Amino acid sequence: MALRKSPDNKGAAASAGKSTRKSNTSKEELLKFYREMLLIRRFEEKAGQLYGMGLIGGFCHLYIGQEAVVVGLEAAAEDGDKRITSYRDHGHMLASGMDPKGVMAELTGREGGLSKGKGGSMHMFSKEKHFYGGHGIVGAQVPLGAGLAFADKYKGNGRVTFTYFGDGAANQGQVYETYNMAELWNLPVVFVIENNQYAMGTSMKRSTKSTSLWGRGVAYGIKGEAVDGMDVLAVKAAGERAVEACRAGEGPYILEINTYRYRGHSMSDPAKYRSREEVQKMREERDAIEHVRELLLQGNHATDDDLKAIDREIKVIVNEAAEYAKESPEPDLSELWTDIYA
Ligand SMILES: Cc1ncc(C[n+]2csc(CCOP(=O)(O)OP(=O)(O)O)c2C)c(N)n1
Ligand SMILES: [Mg+2]
Repeated sequence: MALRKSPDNKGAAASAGKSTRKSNTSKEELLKFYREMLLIRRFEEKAGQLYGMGLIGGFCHLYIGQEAVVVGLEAAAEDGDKRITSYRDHGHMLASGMDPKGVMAELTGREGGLSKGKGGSMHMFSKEKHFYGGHGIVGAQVPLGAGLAFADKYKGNGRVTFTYFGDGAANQGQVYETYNMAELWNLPVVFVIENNQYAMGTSMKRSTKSTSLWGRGVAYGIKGEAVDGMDVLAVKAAGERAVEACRAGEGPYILEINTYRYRGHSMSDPAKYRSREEVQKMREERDAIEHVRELLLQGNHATDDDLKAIDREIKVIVNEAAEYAKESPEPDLSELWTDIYA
C-alpha cells in the first residue's frame, strides 16, 4: 500500500490567495474544461431562477462552486466507466454527457424529463451514460457504488466506478463497511469525497475531530489523497492516479476533493451557519472557472472575445433547455401506474 500524502495533508481549497499555478495542459483541454464547467454553472443558475419562479418544486440542491470536481474526474474517465452520486447531482449528469433539456425538464416535472417527469432533481439515471443516480438518502450510494464495481470486476471488463459522496456522508457507518469489503475484494471503485466543508448547516469542525477524511481509509488499507478541488487540472491528475490504480487491480482508491458550495445546501437554506464574507472570499479568490479563464488568457490561448463567444454558446444551450422544460407537458395521469413495482 502506497500512501500518497500524510493523512493531515489537506488540499488547498480552503487556503486563500490568488492562484499562481501554471498549467501544463493543452489549449484544447483548457477550453473544454472552461466550457464544461460553465455549462454546469449557468445550468444551475437557471435552475435556481426556475425554482424561484415556482416552476421547480420539492428539493433542489445546486452544485455551483463544485464544478471542477466532476469535470476534472470525467476527464480521467474512459468510455464505460460508471458514476453514482447523491442528490447534488445535476453537475454529474451534465458532465457525463446527459442532455441538458432532459435534465431541466425533469426538474420541472415534465414529460420530456429523463424520468418522464416523475423523478425530479434527485432521481435521474442514464444507462447509456453509465450514470446510476441521483440518491436522496445520504450515503446510500456508497455501497451501491461498490456493488457496481463488484459487477465490473466479476465481468473482468476493466471498468471503474466513481462513487461520489459528501463530507457529512463520510461520517456514516455504511461508508466504512463498504471500505472494508471494497478493499477485501479489490474492487475497482474510486471513492470521491466531495468535501465542501458543510453538511447542511453543520461545518466539519462541528461534526468530527478526524478531519482527514481520505486518511480514514488507511485503517482499511485503502490508498488515497487530498486534492485541491478548485483546480480542475489537479483534480484530473489525481483522478488519473486513482483510475490507474483501480485498472491495475490494486483495488479501491479514495480522493478527498476539497471544494466549496457557493449556494445554500438546498433552495430552502437560511444560510445562518457561515458568513457572507467567507463565501465571497472563496468566490473571489478560489473560483475554479475563473482559474481556467486566467490560464487561457495569460497563456494567450484565448482572447476575451473568444471566451465571450463560449459564454454566448452556453447561454443558448441553457436557455433552450429552460424553454423545453417549460413547454414540455406534465405527465399524463395514466403515467401514475407505469414504472412502479407492485
Ligand atoms: C440518511 C439520511 N439522513 C439525513 C438526511 C438529511 N440530509 C440531507 S443532505 C444532508 C447533509 C449531507 O451533507 P454532505 O454529505 O456533506 O453532502 P453535501 O450536501 O454537502 O453535498 C442531510 C443530513 C438524509 N437525506 N438521509
Ligand atoms: Mg458537504
